[in-house]
Amino acid sequence: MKERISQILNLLEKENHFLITSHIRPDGDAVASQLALAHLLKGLGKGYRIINEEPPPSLYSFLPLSDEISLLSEEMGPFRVAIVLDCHETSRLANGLDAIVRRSSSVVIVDHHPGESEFEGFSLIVPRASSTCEVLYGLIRSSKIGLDYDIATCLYTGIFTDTGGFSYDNTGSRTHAIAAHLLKYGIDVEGIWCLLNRVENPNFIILTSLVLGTLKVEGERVAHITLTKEMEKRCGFENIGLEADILLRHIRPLRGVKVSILFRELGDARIKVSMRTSSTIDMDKIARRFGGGGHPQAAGCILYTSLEDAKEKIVKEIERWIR
Ligand SMILES: [Mn+2]
Repeated sequence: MKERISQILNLLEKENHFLITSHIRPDGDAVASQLALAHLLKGLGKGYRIINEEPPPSLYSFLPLSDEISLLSEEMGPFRVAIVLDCHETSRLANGLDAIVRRSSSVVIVDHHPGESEFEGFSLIVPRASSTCEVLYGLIRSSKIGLDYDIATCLYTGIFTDTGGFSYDNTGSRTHAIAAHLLKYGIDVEGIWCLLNRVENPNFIILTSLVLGTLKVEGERVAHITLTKEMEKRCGFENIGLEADILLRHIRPLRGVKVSILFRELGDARIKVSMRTSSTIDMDKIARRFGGGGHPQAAGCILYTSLEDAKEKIVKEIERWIR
């Protein structure tokens, strides 16, 4: 791993213009890791573009340099080096982005999702790490720029969001040790917590109540909730950028429940399924059966079907693994 880190740092030193990108529907770790890396490249005096398929959830706009994220457009690239964060699968990149990454001379992958990289290049994949930000911490610390307030704020945010505020099973002693070190840079822990948990619109609370009203517990072990387009519309939202964890955290503590799921209508007969567990059932494996993926404790997939059919298929599959 040390050797891989120095190979990547050498490449960053040598080259001058970089693409930074991440997976579709960027989450806190994806956004924060891209911005932490942007700070590093800025510090090294390098040119870079951060390009995403869609704007990051507004929740993360407090992160320094977040205004530098631009959206994919026709005339972009090619780049000398493409750096892909929190993702190593071509299918998790937006179509156009996948092509731009492939056209670049070198590719760097930094990720914590299990599995081999589908891109040729330098990959730093650490599945035991809680988050890409945790992996990036080691890389940035070894660089000549090192950590500072802005980088520490980004890294802490990515680690915080991917560990559910240090509450998921992926939180290791190293995760806490890193967080402890990041605090030495004077980051505003309380401020970050408040910003990440802030509710901008009272209608979101009403929407949450509608979603929680759909709670169903199947066989005492599987609990699920549903977010329909109609609920969104009724609460005045068009397409809310939302992390499933915000809703799932309400049902996760249910006694006896091993798997909690959010079924969400995305429109065009697409159902997004977000699954969480605190048991040893491998959510990544289950999600992969439906063309998705993630981590053992948290994974997701998209089914092209009706809500009812999605629920039946997913619950049936999970029940097979529970037994
Ligand atoms: Mn992540």
